[in-house]
Amino acid sequence: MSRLRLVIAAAVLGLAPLAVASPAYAADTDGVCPMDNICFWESVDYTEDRYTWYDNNSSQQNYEIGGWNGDNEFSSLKNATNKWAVLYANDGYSGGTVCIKPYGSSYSLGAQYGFNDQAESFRLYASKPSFCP
Ligand SMILES: [Ca+2]
Ligand SMILES: [Ca+2]
Repeated sequence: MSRLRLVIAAAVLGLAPLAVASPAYAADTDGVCPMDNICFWESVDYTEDRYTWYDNNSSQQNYEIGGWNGDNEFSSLKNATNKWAVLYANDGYSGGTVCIKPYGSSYSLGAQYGFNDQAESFRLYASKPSFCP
């Protein structure tokens, strides 16, 4: 998790992002997702707690969502990266998937994909994966 940077509301305020060693969350109901980040919200329509990961454009493209207040929590998301984001229902990038295009979003993973509170890991891809619809 050391390659992940959490950006809390600091980015919105123009402050430097915080570097942390593990996923965390911040109460944030403004629906904003900073550029080059992928953001998840606890509830639909980008509301309640926001979980944010920064894409550092390194070779690391796999993100294991933390178990506490992370796994099986996400209900909406915004992908503010230039990569495809694939959500996986299980840890270790396995199980059912949802594909979100570059700069795409989902106001309701449940309504749009039947995937509410399902994501346990995700992976970013530079080009569209062959298994994505
Ligand atoms: Ca939820
Ligand atoms: Ca996980």
